Amino acid sequence: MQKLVEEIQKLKKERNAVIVAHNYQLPEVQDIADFRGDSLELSRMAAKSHARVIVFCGVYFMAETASILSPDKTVIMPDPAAGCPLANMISAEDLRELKSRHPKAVSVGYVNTSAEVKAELDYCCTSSNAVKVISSLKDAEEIIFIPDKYLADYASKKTGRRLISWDGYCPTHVKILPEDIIRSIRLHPKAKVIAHPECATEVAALADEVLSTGKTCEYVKKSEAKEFIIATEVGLVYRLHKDNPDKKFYPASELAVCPNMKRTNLEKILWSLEEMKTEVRVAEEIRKKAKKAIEAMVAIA
Ligand code: CIZ
Repeated sequence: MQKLVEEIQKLKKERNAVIVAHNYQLPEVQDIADFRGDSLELSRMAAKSHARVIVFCGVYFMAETASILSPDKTVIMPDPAAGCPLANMISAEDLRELKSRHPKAVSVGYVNTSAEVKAELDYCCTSSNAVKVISSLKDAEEIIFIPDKYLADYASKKTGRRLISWDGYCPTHVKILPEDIIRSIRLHPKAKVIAHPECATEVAALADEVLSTGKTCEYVKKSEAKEFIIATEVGLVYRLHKDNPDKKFYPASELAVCPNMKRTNLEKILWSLEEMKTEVRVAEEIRKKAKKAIEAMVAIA
């Protein structure tokens, strides 16, 4: 493995590339990355860097987001087949049809959407700022929120706003069941329970905190607690252990493994740098519209 790591480092320099890895990536992929984080954090860090090439280790919509924010850089994905089933649950056509049934509604969409869907939105949001974005829409008569019904439910409860939601969900997060949380609490009674807002409503209701991956990292660092039950994709536990060696982390369910996030490995990163493949580039017309929805979110959050 050391040889592979050295080859990647050498080629990364030659290509003037930066490697970014989502918090759900395999440990060895997180270790080789220049930046780890959530999708928006990574796209923004990559945009600020002086690198000409962004190697995006995550899923497809994340590489698209990097391309939206860095049109002058080359974004490559080590495995472009790493899709996001949640993002794929709504198409631009579906959203246009939903908007036509609610012509007065303001549309808000989770970052887990394709660039084409983002181009149809008024506001983009992440799991850490969905509540803030919705709270800011005081004058909106109606609000469409797509595609995650559990994030919609959580944001609706927090803001007291009724949301017109979509029947989308993350197949990995729904594997975490209320009984997993109850069992974990029985085994680790002193641990704080942190659930991702993509978890089912009954799971989020059992948590001490409902947080995105980025906010979980911040919370754990500041918390005086020493043990945590983590209800999200298991990859985050590796990062939490690494950043907080004096604290203990227990995944709520070992079944919460996203097969798409695990498609990227060191060999594929090396090949992607050798062949400069596979490039992800968002068409200019779509990019400009999608960027507006992202900027509208940034202006609020
Ligand atoms: O924005 C991201 O990266 C996602 C999808 C979740 C999170 O909480 O990091």
